[in-house]
Amino acid sequence: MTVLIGNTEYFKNISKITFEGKDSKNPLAFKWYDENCVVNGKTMKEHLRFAVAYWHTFCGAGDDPFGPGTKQFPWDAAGNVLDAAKNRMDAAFEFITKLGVPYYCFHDTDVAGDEGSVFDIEKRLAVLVEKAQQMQKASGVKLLWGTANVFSNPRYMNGASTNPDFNVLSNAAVQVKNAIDATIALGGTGYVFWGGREGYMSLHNTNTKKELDHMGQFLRMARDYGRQHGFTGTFLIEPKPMEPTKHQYDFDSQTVMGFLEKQGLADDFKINVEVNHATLAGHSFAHELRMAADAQKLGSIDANKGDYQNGWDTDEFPTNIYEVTEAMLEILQAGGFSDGGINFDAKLRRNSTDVEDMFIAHISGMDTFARALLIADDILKNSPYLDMRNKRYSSFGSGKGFDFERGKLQMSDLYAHALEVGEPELRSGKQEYLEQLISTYI
Ligand code: XUL
Ligand code: CO
Repeated sequence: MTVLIGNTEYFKNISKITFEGKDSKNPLAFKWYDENCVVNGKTMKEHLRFAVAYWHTFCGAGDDPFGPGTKQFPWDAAGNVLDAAKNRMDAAFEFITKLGVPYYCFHDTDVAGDEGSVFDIEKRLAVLVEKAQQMQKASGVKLLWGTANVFSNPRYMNGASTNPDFNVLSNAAVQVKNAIDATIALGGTGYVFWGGREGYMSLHNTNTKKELDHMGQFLRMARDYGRQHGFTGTFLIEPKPMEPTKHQYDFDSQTVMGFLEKQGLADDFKINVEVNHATLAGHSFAHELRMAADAQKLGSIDANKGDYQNGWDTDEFPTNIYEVTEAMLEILQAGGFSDGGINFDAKLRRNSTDVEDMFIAHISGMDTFARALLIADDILKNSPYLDMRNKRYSSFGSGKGFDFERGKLQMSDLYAHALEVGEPELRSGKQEYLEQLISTYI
């Protein structure tokens, strides 16, 4: 990947990040992520398909409910929205190519700004998409997925496709249509719907049935539009149980899969599983991955981590090798990603204000996943991990258990079988053994 620098070099003191190996102590080098390293027939680059999230990395200046942003991005200094957006894109491609990440993800408003009407955004987006096309071509960086931000602007305070006001829903449609067009023009293989305000705060003022049906109708229209206009990739829903809305309709993987089936969307949609959303739903990330994978609906992931002591979406960079290994075990068992990947939906802390912090955070996250990939591959190939799970179910491999799975038995057959075998033996689930096994391979 050639390092792409626009009119201004924004990250002057940082050159292309290289792989130095696990003994390196250089914070600006990869210890584990060697993009050409082959693991089980695929390079790390092909396995992990990393993406930089445009919103956190190039737009998020660190504001929180108690104070404004702390990071003064030089690309934001330009006097008008369009020039700032162009500069931001120069900075983005310089950062992404120096880091050596193959993909990026964006909302329409990350690249074009959220100022003005949806038609103002449309005009700017057209200019920025043309610039992105040129920059992608020159750098080799690709778009993993695109999306529309139909949750930040005040017009969406009551939702987008679930808004009780049809006029607002139509405005959201303009943004979604344009973001799908942009994704197609930039060769994105995914289009994500995250329903930040698709939910409700109070039942007293909400017709939940109508809202869910509207969401289904809207998504079918968006899908049909995409398919008619050449989008051959995957549509994705990103579940999250709450925040900003108190009750979000896309609560978790299983809720979303039920919705997709009911609304006739299951053939075109998969799930984009985010770590911190899984934990907000009271699940582990691995659980959410497994539920999606069992239904062949694991499309892509948003990588980050939550804070163990508080309950909201802190979007920290992933560093926990044990938990990421558990995730990689699920991803590898599911056969890995096809057109999805690992998008760092993660942000620096508000007081991480050095430019190098942006690089260090991503390098650290990438190394965590690369190391977890190696460990998970080792566990699956060289340990009794899978065998032990399979053996737990061996009573269904033959005889009456086999017939049961195929629907060939009646309740009376189960009764007769129980009579024949008597009180069953207690069989250990070996949980601690398996937890220890993971530690041993780490
Ligand atoms: C918010 C979140 C979003 C989606 C894209 O919690 O994860 O950034 O990933 O809209
Ligand atoms: Co996300």
